[in-house]
Amino acid sequence: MTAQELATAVQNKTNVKIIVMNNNFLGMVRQWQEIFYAGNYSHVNMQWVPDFVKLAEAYGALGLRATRPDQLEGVLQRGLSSPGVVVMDILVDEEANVYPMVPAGAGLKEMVLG
Ligand SMILES: Cc1ncc(C[n+]2csc(CCOP(=O)(O)OP(=O)(O)O)c2C)c(N)n1
Ligand SMILES: [Mg+2]
Repeated sequence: MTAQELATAVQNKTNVKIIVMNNNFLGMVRQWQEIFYAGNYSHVNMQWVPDFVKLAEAYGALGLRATRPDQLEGVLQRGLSSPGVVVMDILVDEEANVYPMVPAGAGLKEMVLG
């Protein structure tokens, strides 16, 4: 949700490696809407997301992308072994959920595990 740190990372010649788990959704918000609001999706579908490879290049970083599972290993190998700042855009399932999560206003004992 922010990107300007890429400039700081490049300017300071860091070796930061960034992996974008690109689900084309505001995934955390979508998951809340799925589980607690009966799947009423509102303003979470991001069919148009920035091109993260071009975004990386705009900041002077290396950008790589895996659109299929068989490309993942190659992208990770190249990305992690390249010097400097690297952004890896990894396309993942749109509706994969992340657990555990705690409902709003609930205690940790009411944590949803999956
Ligand atoms: C600047 C800013 N605006 C809004 C939020 C509220 N927020 C938290 S997670 C989230 C969705 C993030 O979506 P994405 O970056 O695609 O990550 P995902 O949940 O899909 O892994 C939002 C809008 C935030 N944390 N920061
Ligand atoms: Mg997302």
